[in-house]
Amino acid sequence: MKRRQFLSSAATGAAAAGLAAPAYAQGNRTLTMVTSWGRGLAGVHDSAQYIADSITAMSDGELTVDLRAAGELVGAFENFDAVTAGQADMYHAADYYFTGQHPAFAFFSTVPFGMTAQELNNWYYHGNGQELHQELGAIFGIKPFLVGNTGPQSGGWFNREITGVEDFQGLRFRMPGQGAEVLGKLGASVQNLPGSEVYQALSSGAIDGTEWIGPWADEAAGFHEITKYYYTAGFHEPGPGLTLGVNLSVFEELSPAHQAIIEKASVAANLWTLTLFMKNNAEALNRLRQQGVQILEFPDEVWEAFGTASEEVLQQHTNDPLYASILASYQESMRENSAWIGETERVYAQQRDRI
Ligand code: PYR
Repeated sequence: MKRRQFLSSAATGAAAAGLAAPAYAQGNRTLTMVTSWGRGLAGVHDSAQYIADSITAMSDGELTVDLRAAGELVGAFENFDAVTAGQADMYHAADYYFTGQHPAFAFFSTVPFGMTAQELNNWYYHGNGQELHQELGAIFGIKPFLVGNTGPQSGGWFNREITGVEDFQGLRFRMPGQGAEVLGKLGASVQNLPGSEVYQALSSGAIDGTEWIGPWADEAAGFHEITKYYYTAGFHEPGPGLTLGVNLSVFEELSPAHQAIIEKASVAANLWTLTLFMKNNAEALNRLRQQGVQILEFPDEVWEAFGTASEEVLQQHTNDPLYASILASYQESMRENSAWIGETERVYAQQRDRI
């Protein structure tokens, strides 16, 4: 019997016996992953490499991930559309790059004065954060998973000291997400640039300042070679998540075991990435200090202006029902978690510092 005839009679036999043929593809498969990161970007590229290697190792090579860094197949911010269109199988990015597609994507990376990494994880895995992320992703044909977190991000690099809110007037600054809209309300001219393009923009004077991630990633990017005013605490990214967004049809074709590998490897990558940043930040901050970087804090008056503008920006999209329902769930979870953390960890940290 020819192979084609055999397959067709086997299918007829299975149907006659009431057995459904497996809906998922068999055999080895290469998944193309497009990232928002240049290969030299500390932490974020490492996170993409970690999840790629984990999927390959856990599937015993049945799934191979072909990692294409920003610019190798598509641009840093074009990967969402590439996955939606089926040009690539998955992206590794921060979802606030895609608020143009839907404003609610911001919640799955970060919003100003939003969740810390711990709070985001609590909501995602044990509130309904993950379900909401997947409901939102499904609109665009994407199955998203939280795959990393940078931990709290720094306020950024400035070409002079910030002494009051008026210093933001006309400031040309690089920042993504809702944080950019907040600085815009304070009079800054803000643009988002891919991480690999920021050093050039800062050194050429095209921008006056930038935020990127935190001491370790920022040191690797070399911003201290250009400017020495560094604000370590920022309002805009208290614990941004990174996302692995898989093309939904591709995901549904995978076997349940392969789907589980992607899901569980993402949980592992989330923890691994967060601890990588947190471990390296302290040492990097010391090195920056030794190189003459001034470590500064925004004045209270500036923090208050950030707070007022952030609330306005957060409410700006509440006419969209999905945005409004995700915001409500996010805020409720954050309130509960903050209350608990306030009663335990915060008190403990204060007492440990005091004694
Ligand atoms: C940024 O684009 O600013 C990140 O933190 C990844």
